[in-house]
Amino acid sequence: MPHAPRALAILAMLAVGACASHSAKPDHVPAAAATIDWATAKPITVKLTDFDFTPNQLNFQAGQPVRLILANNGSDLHDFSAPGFFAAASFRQGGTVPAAGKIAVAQDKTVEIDLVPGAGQYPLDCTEFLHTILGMTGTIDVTAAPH
Ligand SMILES: [Cu+2]
Repeated sequence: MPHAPRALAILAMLAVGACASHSAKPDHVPAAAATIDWATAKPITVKLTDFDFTPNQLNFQAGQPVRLILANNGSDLHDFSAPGFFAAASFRQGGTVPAAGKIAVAQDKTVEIDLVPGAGQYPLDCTEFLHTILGMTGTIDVTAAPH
């Protein structure tokens, strides 16, 4: 196969060229995020009340898309504060993204967040004044993806 080395060299040049033009795109999206099938996102509803998260133990699998549905059934503003959990997650483009590691939910409102969690164990709480002391805390457990 006398032509093989030359063919490989051309292929290599093409690959480099494709890479360069790809990364130059201003709207570049990482391949992993672009290929997430959000239709498969598992819906999980968490109720925020005075002063509990229900459930207050959340279990996810890393890499598995989740639709987190936060429903405030309490009598005042509550938030779902989990900075470590959100920092390790990737979010759906154009969807809700937490600011400062938390999502505030007004009374009688529901907020949905589509995300892919990263492995780890994370504390959850509500940062409204005294709510944590009153018991508004929880834990988020994200197990590593099976191999
Ligand atoms: Cu609260």
